[in-house]
Amino acid sequence: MKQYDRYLITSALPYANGPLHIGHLAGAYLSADIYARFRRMMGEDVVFVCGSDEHGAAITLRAAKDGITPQEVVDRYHNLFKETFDRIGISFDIYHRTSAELHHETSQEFFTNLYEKGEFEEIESEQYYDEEQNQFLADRYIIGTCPKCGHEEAYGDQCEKCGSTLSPTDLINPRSTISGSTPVMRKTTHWYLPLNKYEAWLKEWVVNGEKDDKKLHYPEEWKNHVLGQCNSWLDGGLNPRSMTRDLSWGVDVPHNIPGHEGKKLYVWMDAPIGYISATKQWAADNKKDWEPYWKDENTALLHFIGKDNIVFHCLIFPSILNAHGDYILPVNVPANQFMNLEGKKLSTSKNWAVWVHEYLDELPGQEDELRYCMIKNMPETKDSEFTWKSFQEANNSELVNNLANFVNRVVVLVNKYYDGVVPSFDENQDLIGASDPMDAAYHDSEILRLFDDMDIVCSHIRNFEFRNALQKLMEISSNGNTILQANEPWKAQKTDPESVKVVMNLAMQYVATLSVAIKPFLPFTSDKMRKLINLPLADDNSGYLDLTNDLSEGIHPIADGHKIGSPDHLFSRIDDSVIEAQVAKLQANAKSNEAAKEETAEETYAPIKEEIAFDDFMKMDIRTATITEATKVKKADKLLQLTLDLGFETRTVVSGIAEHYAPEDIIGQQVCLLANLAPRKIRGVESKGMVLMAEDASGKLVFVNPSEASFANGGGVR
Ligand code: B3M
Ligand code: ZN
Repeated sequence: MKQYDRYLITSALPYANGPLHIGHLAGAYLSADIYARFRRMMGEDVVFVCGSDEHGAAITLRAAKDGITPQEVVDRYHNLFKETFDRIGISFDIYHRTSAELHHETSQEFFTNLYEKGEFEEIESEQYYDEEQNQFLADRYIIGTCPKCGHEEAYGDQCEKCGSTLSPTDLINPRSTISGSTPVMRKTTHWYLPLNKYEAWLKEWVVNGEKDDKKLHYPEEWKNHVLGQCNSWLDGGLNPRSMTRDLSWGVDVPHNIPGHEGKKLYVWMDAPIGYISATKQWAADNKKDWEPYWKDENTALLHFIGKDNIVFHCLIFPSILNAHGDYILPVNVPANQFMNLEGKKLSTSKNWAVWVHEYLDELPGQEDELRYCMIKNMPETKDSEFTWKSFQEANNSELVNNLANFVNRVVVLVNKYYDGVVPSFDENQDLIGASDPMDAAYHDSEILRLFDDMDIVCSHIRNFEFRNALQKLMEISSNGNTILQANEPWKAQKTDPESVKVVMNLAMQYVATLSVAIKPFLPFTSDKMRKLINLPLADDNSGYLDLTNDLSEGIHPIADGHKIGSPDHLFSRIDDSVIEAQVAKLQANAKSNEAAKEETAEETYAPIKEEIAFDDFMKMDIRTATITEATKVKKADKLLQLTLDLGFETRTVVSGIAEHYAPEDIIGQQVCLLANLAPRKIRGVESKGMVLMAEDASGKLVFVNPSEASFANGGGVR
């Protein structure tokens, strides 16, 4: 496996236009934090950067809405972000901002460099202009009717109802959101990055992981959904993309460039360069050299982002870096998918969110409880879901019943039996009393097992499988519990105190191992555990390395004779009342938000199921058929028994559509049939196959019409 001299880890710069919610956390921040903490604890040289994204229409729109200046908006949210990240334990080495002077300079230098190399194409085009306000309109400032779905409030870049990517000229009846007037077309010139020219090397690099015959991906496999998105952009063909805008807020196009007046850098040109300016500021603050982190091939550059940012980090920013020429490319972009909340998409505008700063105020001291639940449900490869109920369950049955319970039992017993001193045991004596002899050999084999388990944890983290890593850690804790349960020291202490020493020493090794191993995931709990066992905090810069080295050599993570502290609970049960209050608050917020009232129904999406292989899909044999007979199934309100004519045979199928269709109304209906589904007896009737139905917005089942069905994107088909 390739090793690097240093790691430059980035988290997407959040737009400073609204507070952080749990979706942000689950997307780009916790994953990066675990990885950065892990790498540091493996003794690696790590710089973990982030900062506020303070430009773009997201900011000016917010300012207009709140009746304050863009600067006031970004100051407010920048400070809130910085504080919130700190409170929830995201271990950035620097949290910077793109309004900083250093950032303006850095992104202007980049722009000038590409300009002087002749990398840009100057293109004149017509764009919408608001004559009442005397300004060109950014895509987000134009709304109109979506040509795809008819939604009347679609934006110039996207329809939020059907998700289509649009350009302003696609909109029917466009209007300016600032003045409400109908915009006119006016000529303007901008600098374009000719992405079409970069297609060939982008394909080689993104798809094959190679550039100039060098392997550049690490680990070699990028996430499927990341590659999938890149491929679909590349297959569609890339177009030149404008790197400047006619705006009043943002980084000025450098003033030595003719025609710069009134032009700003496109926010997606300047924002990723924010990673570089943040690194520069960190280096200045710490008397370090920033350049190796961005220019030395032995640096692993990793971008942690959400899936909506994939194209910018995998195609556009790399093209900018490559055009500049002095910079390295990311070795991986481990993007996450989205986390939904209580069955709906998280939405800032609809106030359907759990705001992280509010959580921290309302459930004080429970940072790791939230981190745990977010990591456990991290949308690593598919969308996932947060519910308050699952939060409560994860806390009560895993953190309290497993981890806290184990640690507490061990600390209580060691205090009770040995006055808090880790007992030593006789290395040579064969011990009796349990089904497995509790002797030194047993102890040694358990230490080896801990080493193997830690190895698995590390390999999951390296592969960005944080859910699996966390699960493995909880397994270590339940193994510890099992050791206590199987050996029952509380009984054996009277009859076989020597063997109890082996068990309790071993249990202490488990606790000590966990106290270090959980740190990248649950840093606050790690600190509490270390206090509980009276050891220095797990070393942020080598804790994992030291622990795994020790375990591999059979050195115990906690020494015989060490005096631990007195018992204390790591986690407490969360009552129903807490959960009910949070759910009620969520509902109340959404209700008081008028827009939410109208649109929440449409925003209910079940999470996408586990990915299947193309081959799995190809196994399905879907045929068209006609319903020739339909009758109600006795004593079953939902079922109809259908006779289907496939042309070459007639079959019986039982279908759960009786609540939606009367038998007589569907005779002659054409349907799509999954014809090779294994036959099944339903209410005594053998059903051969399944009729495919789709659910409409009101929950009614409708037939998938064979003449219109498109199985390539048959969303909602069941
Ligand atoms: N601010 C978009 C977002 O928050 C954007 C990320 C910039 S990363 C350079 O989704
Ligand atoms: Zn639409």
